[in-house]
Amino acid sequence: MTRAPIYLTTPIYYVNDKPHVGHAYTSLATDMTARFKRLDGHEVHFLTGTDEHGQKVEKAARDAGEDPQAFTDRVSTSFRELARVMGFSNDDFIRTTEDRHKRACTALWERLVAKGEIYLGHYEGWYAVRDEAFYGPDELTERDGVKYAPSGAPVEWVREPSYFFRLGAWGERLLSFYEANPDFIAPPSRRNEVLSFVKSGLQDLSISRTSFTWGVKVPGDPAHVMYVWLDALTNYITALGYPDEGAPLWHFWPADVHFVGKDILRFHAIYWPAFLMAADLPPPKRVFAHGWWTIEGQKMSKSLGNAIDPVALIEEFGLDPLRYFLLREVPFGNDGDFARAALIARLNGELADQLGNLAQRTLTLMQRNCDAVLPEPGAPGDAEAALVAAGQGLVAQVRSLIDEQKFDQAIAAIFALVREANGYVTQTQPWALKKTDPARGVAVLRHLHDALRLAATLLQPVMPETMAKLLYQLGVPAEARAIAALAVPLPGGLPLPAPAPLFAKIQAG
Ligand code: ME8
Repeated sequence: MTRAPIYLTTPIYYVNDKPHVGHAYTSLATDMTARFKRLDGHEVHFLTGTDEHGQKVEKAARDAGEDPQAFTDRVSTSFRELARVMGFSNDDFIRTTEDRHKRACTALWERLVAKGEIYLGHYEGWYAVRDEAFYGPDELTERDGVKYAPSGAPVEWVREPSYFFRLGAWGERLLSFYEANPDFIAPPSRRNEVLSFVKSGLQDLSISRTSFTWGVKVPGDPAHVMYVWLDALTNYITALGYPDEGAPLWHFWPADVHFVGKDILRFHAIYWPAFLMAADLPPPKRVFAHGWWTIEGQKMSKSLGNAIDPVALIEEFGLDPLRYFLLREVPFGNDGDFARAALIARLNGELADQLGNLAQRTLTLMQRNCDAVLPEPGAPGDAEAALVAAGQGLVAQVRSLIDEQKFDQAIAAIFALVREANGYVTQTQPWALKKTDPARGVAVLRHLHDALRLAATLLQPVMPETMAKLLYQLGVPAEARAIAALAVPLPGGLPLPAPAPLFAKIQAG
């Protein structure tokens, strides 16, 4: 049975510089969800890509002494490469300089014009190139004669002819939409932020620029290029075939979750649903704005130059420990600090000592005491009560935590089972049973094997490579690694390959 289609997206990243851990993080959360949903029987479409137009990218190309198209071709590749090295399972990678995207933007613009939602006027106000955003005078602070947006980006006074979207008329409809869809903005703390911004009154939005040319041309008025955010947000429907609403992927719309950082929530939670509703398209079901990572207590940013390279981290710690750490360390939605010591502590303490050891001890004993063959399943008794209780309902619990984007708690719930299994080993001492009660010894190992299979199956979305190794060592055939397969105990008699360590400990330093 295939369950409902699920559409998950990451932001499309600006190609003004190399990717860093912050970008990897949002895509990782999306990847983990996509993998879980596939494993749980859903048809999934997972989109990521690059945002290649606008003044900021044009400036970066100029600074690099390159033509914008050549520059974006080059930098976009590094984001594609990031997806590869991070093991992301995206189904598509969109670039806003592609023809399919220009077509979608043009069609959406024309639809908004036909609906009377766009008019030509004059823009005069404060613009931050770094954020590609307009700000009201009351949002700014001033230092040494320079005005800054709340994000810290300097703003400049801009005056030029511009097309406007009638955002000002959408306040009430947006508020009723938020009210009717209480889960649209997550986590809940972010919802209030959006609500109060909308309640304070929305201005019409300038959606074209004439002072530079690196963008999608406005249909019928090529002196204007579209505002980069209108262009960028449209990527989510371009990828499904818009404007062809009969396209093979169109049934994925509306998106289930747009994963974004808190810095770009306003665009996704206010502008985007307004554009869509104005074009008579359904808004996305949910926008999740996660928190901000610092590095060893320091702000991470491309412009500050201390950005951290995910490739170097993977080389040092391994991909799966990095994936595990990022998803486990910080409740999704909160800010977090990336500290090497914390990563090493989790790798050594949780991955190597708890999970790695449990697998190694169990599987080594099974080689010796079960002749490397999986014993028949047995009914749990009193001694297994706590172990069984830790596994019971775990699938449903993990599923619902992932649906709420509580990734750290989902992982913690799986590790509670691992901890219980380690306690069970200490309590039953299966290595000693070979002499005193071999049948019981075999039964204990089988219970441990069941617990490991459950944990490994559920951890696949977090650590795909290592859990593939573990499931192989557990003798679980490829077709029995989905979540639905957990309902059926593995038949006895499966051969168990020789185990090998899953995680290498790292010396702190
Ligand atoms: O905003 N911690 O692109 P962008 C956590 N092109 N996440 C971080 C981070 C950090 N320190 N730094 C970056 C754009 N991110 C637009 C998006 S979408 C239609 C257009 C992540 O390259 C986080 O997801 O500036 C943030 O929202 C995103 O990178 C910003 O990427």
